[in-house]
Amino acid sequence: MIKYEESIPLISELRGNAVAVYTMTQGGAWANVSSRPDLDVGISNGMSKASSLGLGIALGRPDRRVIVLDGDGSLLMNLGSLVTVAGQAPKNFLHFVFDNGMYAVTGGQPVPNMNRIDYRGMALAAGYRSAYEFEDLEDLAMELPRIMAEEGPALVNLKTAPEPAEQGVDQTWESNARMPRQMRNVMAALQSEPPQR
Ligand SMILES: Cc1ncc(C[n+]2csc(CCOP(=O)(O)OP(=O)(O)O)c2C)c(N)n1
Repeated sequence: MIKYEESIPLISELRGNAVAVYTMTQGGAWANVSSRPDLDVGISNGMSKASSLGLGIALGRPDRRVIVLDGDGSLLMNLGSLVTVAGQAPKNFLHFVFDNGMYAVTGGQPVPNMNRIDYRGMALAAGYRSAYEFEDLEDLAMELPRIMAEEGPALVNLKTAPEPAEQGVDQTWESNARMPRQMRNVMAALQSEPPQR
């Protein structure tokens, strides 16, 4: 099992100028280490839509890599997005799934068919260009530089040690306002760095 505090810094170190769309438990860990918060969008109140938002950004800016930091419960709610992504085949799209087997932010309820779901296999069957699964940090650290440089769409499933939350979900007017603000920041950052022609 891989810990959030181990995998997130590895991904962050290699992100370069990629846009990052994150959701759920990994979002907190990402926000702590992110080197480009102006290129980050967190989704807390639109469960499951990280892959769909990431796809939209990837299609809008094909020159820019987009990494999605998805939850397993979230992806299960929007499994069709695997097929939509594969159909659009964005070369700049990299989809991480933090497979902790549970809905951690709501207290740790198991996802359906917990620990027996093959996200890697589902991504390949949907038509992703490549897909991987890691259970061991050293294997991840070895392969990640190559994976993060390769053409997408690619999915990386991370078997992650669960950290069920003790607090309730952050769903307030303030948390609702955060994502639109971040989207405007990302749009401004991308407009100030236009594609090289
Ligand atoms: C339609 C809908 N059902 C339920 C919820 C409540 N909910 C918010 S977050 C969450 C769990 C997210 O699980 P996962 O994506 O696996 O991330 P983790 O919490 O494990 O990091 C749930 C069930 C919701 N927001 N929307």
